[in-house]
Amino acid sequence: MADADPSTVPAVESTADDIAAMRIRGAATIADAAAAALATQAERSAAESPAEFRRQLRTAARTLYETRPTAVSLPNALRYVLRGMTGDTVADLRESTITCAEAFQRDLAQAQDRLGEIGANRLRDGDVVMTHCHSTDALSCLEATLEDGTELEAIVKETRPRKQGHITARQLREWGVPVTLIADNAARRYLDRADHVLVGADSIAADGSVINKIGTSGLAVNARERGVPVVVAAQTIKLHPDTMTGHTVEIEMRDETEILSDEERAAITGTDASDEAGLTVENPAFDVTPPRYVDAIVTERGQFPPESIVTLMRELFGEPTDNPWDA
Ligand code: RUB
Repeated sequence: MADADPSTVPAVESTADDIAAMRIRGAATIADAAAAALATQAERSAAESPAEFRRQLRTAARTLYETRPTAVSLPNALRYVLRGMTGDTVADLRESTITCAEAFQRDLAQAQDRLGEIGANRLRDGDVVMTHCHSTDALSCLEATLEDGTELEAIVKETRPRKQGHITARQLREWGVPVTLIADNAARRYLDRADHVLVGADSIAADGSVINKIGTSGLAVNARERGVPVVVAAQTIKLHPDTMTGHTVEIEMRDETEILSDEERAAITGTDASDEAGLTVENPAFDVTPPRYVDAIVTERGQFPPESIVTLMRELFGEPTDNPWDA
């Protein structure tokens, strides 16, 4: 991350740190926190001219943008708020930015609720749902189903290396859902018991590919082979507009210590040298599931086959986007 700009308020720096360290995580939650951070920057800015106010907001947006590269909800949120920053005086700019950020957060919550109701239509009493990672969009579908009095069971994949499956298991248990927690390696065996695979998304590309937590693509391939439908719950803020012009989604590589502690490394290599050349650890946080393994993408605007998602993307984002924080 670049050196902190003195005009950037501490709340923006701490939100950026929390996103980078995954204390704030999950695509929708990251977008919500980023919008809130920009509102705080607007509220507390000491800028004396409109130009300075705009510069500060762009700098804050860049700080947030540079935290994690894969979830497009982050740049989509930042773009949305910066575009809503209008006016000729500092007071007007401040008010419009805060109003826009709050509207964004409200819409995000509403979109998730609406998406949940749509996703719930796919689920029937007694169904068993297999999950991967922790997705608030996916959980919204389950919550809406349970609110109807429908009973569900869940098979929850642990989701190495960070075990976000535990967060899903905790939430489902709070809702009274019977949970079977499994190691990721056991997923294929337990697909025989599942009626649906339900996952979230960090980004969805124009060709309908789904970028989500590492392990999603293997799960989807196995589910297709077993005849279990794969449903992706993703608000439209997960649609990646740059992919319309052929850009690919950057896959975040995380620290190797998430996979291998220093002690474990020493036990394998027989040396304390942390840079022992013969052992490399790779830790991609996300992978790409091709559209042919996905049965439906459930958004707040309805359910789509992955191949048709580009139509929605064009309607919502128009043609290619810019990065206002680079201006
Ligand atoms: C989280 C993850 C989630 C998506 C969707 O990864 O891959 O499935 O972000 O979540 P990480 P949501 O833990 O690395 O952030 O539906 O809540 O947006």
